Amino acid sequence: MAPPPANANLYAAFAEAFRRVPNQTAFQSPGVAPVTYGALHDKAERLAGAMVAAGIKPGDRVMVQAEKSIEQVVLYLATLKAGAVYNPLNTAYTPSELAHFIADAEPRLVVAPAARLAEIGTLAWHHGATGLWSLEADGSGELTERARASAPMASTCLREPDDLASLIYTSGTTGRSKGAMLSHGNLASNARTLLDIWGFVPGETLLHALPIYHVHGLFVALNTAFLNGSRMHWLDRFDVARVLTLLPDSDVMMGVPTFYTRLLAEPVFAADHCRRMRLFISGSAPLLAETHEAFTARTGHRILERYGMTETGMITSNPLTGERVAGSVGYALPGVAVRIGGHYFAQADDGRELPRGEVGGVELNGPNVFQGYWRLPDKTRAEFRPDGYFITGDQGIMAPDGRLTLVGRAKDMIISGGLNVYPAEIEQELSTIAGIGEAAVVGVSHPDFGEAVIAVLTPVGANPPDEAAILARLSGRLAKFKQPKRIFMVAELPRNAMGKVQKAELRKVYGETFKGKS
Ligand code: MCA
Repeated sequence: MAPPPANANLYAAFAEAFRRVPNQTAFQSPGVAPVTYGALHDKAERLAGAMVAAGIKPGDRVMVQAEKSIEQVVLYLATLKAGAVYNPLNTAYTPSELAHFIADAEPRLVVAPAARLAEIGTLAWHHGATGLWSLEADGSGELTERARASAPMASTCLREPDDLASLIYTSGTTGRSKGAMLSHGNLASNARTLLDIWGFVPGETLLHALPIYHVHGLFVALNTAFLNGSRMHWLDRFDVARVLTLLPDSDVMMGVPTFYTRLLAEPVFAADHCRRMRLFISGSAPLLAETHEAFTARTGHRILERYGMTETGMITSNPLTGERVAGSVGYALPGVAVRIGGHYFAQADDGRELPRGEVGGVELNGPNVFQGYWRLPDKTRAEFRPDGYFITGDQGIMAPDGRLTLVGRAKDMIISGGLNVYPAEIEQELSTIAGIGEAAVVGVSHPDFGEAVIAVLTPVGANPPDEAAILARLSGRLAKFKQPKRIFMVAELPRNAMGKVQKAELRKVYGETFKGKS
């Protein structure tokens, strides 16, 4: 008899790991009973059973916008198991931003707190949703009730490596977010590679304080923890006081640079907190060399900086053993080919690889590279070279030994506290406000968020709105992290001879806006 086909469903790999450590605590959270891997597996089987009973089919999108909870993780696992496509959304998105995601993803099931469902339910029905299940911050709601009442789904839906596992929205240069399609093969290959190169060993404890609506907290942290059977200290957000309490009982922490600057801002934070720690990892935004060095001086640990993108998962990493260089993102992951491509952002782009030591666009190929942008074939084609390399939009320089250093971004983008913000989207919103003529949005350095969004505007008419009125107007339309932290009015914007707004000039003029503040 022929052997059964191997199941590329990522949940099949998780289930294998869970079966090895059924009594190991998976999640430990303040004020909540610990959840073992055996219990987690049971919860995922029941919720998958409830989803299938409700008519969720392989390939259907399951959209969720909810506060971080263990039940939301169960939803992630159950969605994979049922062969559906997990589509998490930043909790900061407003209903007006959600309207785009709902129309674009056409989710079959939408999960959110009841209050949010009341706002977006009609639109979701209109776009084909057949289920709206509530999930509150404390884990209660229809989702949990249905799972509790359901029979477990014992089998795991058979999936091919290229079948979609997740749809993650990423902001776009033109203002509209695009859905990055990630397959079971993409996620599994990246997680297995990270498990190996970062040296995870069974019995370790991960301090998990990242949000789980994005690649970092969801795939980089959770997928590796699941394959390893790690125990997790589970925090709903980065609460520095709690982190200080839990660090002495942890082995690994993954964070955005803001985590590290916030720790360093605590005078009591010292090497003793890190006595058990094996590894601190940083990503999602550039880690300043001064933060890197200050952290080493305080704790004796060298933070391991790595580099990734929504579309590709992790791309490069500093080595576990070997030198972790401040300001460099390290070497291509095993199985991932990284090259510095032609100056595609300049007119002289001929698509050829540049010699090492020259600055150019970072491109890569490998099993981690996504399947394209959801329903945007032209956009997808434009981001790939004919030979299959993905064009990241970042500029970098590769040393002769393959070590990569990022030197800039080809795209007009801001990274605030590890979240990408595209000025075009905010400029578009600002331009719809009466009394505003032109708007230019730039990122300037910020001691807590790394970069902060600011807007420079020209007023028109007799009664232009003031800063408070503009922010009030934006608040219903743009997620908080995208809203300018400061707004400046000027008679006119600086322009070059071609009439293009000189954003570099604005960054210079307003560059010290947040100096010394936190
Ligand atoms: C919160 N605020 C922000 C941000 N977060 N403003 C700008 N940028 C932000 N990132 C707003 C809040 O709404 C609040 O406004 C004020 O700023 C202060 O909030 P605070 O309480 O300090 O925020 P927090 O809850 O402590 O969150 C800050 C944070 C968080 C810890 C930096 O944003 C975070 O966890 N970021 C990580 C994001 C992430 O996981 N990125 C990975 C993407 P007000 O006071 O007026 O209400 S994946 C990725 O990038 C790739 C693939 C990769 O390589 O990892």
